[in-house]
Amino acid sequence: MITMDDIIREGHPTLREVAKEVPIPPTEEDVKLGEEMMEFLKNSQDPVKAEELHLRGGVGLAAPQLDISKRIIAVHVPSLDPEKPDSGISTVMYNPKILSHSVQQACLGEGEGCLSVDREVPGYVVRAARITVSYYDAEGNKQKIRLKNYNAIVVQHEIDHINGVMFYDHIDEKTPFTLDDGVLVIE
Ligand code: FHF
Ligand code: ZN
Repeated sequence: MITMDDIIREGHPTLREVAKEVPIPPTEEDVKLGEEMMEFLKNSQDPVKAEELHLRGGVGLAAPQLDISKRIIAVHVPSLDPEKPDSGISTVMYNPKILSHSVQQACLGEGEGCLSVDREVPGYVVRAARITVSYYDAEGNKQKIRLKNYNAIVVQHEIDHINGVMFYDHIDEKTPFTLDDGVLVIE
């Protein structure tokens, strides 16, 4: 089982590497890793398990955060709005790739945090509002999905990790809370 002790923190060189593509179909080992990553996210969002295991709540995890430099990410965003049960996303992606993105940009009103960063870094992290992503699933099937708003932000945060990019790389040091016109703020 993955716990916080398995997650490397900023300063560790693996977080700055460009991770390697994985073979498709994924090996048994990579399938198991993806399942464990998803289990961590689910545990971290379960109030009882999170407290027992001292887990920080997470909606995404990338293999490099476990010191495994492979292009594997897991995202688990439950649909918060009961009116829109399809609004969340729960997937493990092998070799994900952003095929295209909107011109419109978006950011989380609260800024971002990271399981690999044990400090608050204030500021808007401006990303694409919508993305089209291709990836392979655990069976080796090629998938293509369109994501918007919160789901798109989370997947971009994770794809950044497999490219050695941290969320605060996107924050303007001098003016962290200045936004261009037209940037969608997700509350
Ligand atoms: C998180 N946690 O998941 C953050 C961190 C925007 O690479 O967002 O570092 F647990 C992955 C509901 C809403 C339930 C929010 C992407 C952030 C990715 C993990 N928590 C939440 C929740 C959360 C990071 N990460 C603050 C830990
Ligand atoms: Zn992160």
